[in-house]
Amino acid sequence: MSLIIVANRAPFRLTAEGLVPAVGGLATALLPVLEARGGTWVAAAEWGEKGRTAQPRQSAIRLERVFLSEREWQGYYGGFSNRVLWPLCHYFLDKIELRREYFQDYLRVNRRFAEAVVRIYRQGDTVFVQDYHLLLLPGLLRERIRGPLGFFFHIPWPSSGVFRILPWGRALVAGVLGADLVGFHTWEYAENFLRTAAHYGFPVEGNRVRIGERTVRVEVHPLGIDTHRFHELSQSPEVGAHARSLRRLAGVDRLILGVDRLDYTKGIRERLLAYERFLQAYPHWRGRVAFFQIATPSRTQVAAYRELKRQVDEVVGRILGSFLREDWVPLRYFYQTYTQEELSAFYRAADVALITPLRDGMNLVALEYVYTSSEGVLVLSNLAGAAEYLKEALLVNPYDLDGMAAALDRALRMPQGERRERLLALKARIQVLDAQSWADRFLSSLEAG
Ligand code: GDG
Repeated sequence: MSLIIVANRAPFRLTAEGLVPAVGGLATALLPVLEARGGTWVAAAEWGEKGRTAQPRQSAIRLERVFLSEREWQGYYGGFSNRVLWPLCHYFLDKIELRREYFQDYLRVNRRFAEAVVRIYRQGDTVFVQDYHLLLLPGLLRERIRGPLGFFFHIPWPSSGVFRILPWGRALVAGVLGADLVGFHTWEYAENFLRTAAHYGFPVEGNRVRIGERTVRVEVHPLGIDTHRFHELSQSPEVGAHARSLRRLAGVDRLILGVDRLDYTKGIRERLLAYERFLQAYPHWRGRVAFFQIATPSRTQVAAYRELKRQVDEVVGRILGSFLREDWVPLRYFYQTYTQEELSAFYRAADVALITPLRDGMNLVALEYVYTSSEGVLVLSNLAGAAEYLKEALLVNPYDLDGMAAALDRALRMPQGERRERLLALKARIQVLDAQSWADRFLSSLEAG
């Protein structure tokens, strides 16, 4: 029976050759199983998007687009998804903009997705819905299809006290409970979801929730990376040569790296402040370290993201103003998007990766760094989902600037033996979390259910 994946975005990019697979966790994890089983990926066609009806070439995969007007896209995506759910689930309560019109558009677009799925659905198909853009969809589909229906939530499910800020909280939870199996990256998020469901009066027993006559299972299935691909990148001579040229550019003993979408959840500003504190508190490192921060442009239509860009630019300017010397550039800030090969060269060049989100569902960059590096040290936020799995990283509190500065000093001084030992242990953990096995694990549990 075929598989129907439903997500906000399509897993392809439009190039001169037509649609080609996109890089990124979800596409990597789901395209191979979709290809093997045959099936359809249903995604929104953003208003004004070019090539809206194009199909991937030479593939068993069909792409079905849900066409949205500008108003629907702005309300559903820019509004309810990114101005309400995203800040709420990451505990940025002052950034939430609760507006009824946003929810109306979100509901309307979730209904449009439901119609698209029902149109292509055949008895016995499996449907797998992704993420916070489509919380209502499983509920809308349950009324109309009978086969296995899965839902995975990629960002943190907040504590029930926080979720209850939403006037539509119960409807959203009931929407998720349309699925037969609901997946999260960590136990913390799964437990938060179970408590939220119980709060709204759905009976909970262990990891099962009852809604009407049905029972819904809640499970933890952490998503990893394409380990095969990142192993190749860790060995590639071209990537190695690029990594060496980056080290020459840094011109110092030790290189520190940060890589994120430019998003307020990623803790970029706090990380830069911690680096400033580190240069003040450990002056012997001045002239001997450099920090490269990559920030990929993201959600530039949303005011909070433009404001963050301004704040980050300001701190970057201040650090350079205080510490730059003729023979030393302490910080380079790259506000751009790279290819996966280029990104891997940065990973391989860096002695330390400073991955310190203030809150993050999982954080795949941390996994990619570990898998590509040969001797590096991972300094990781204890508020990222990945911290639950990557026990050999140096875990830090991303709000504690002094703590981060101290961890950075420790990472830079760590002896080679310890670095190698930690990295090997981390690589073994990441191998178990491989992206394709994530899809297999989730779908076998769903279909066995
Ligand atoms: C959400 C959740 C959860 C970044 N810059 C470039 C680039 N990237 C790639 C990285 C990585 C991906 O984007 C980012 O994934 P993360 O997991 O780190 O973060 P989110 O985008 O916030 O993802 C997160 C994830 O969903 C999966 O469930 O882990 O918690 O927030 O793969 O490599 N890739 C390229 N150029 C760039 O400039 N090619």
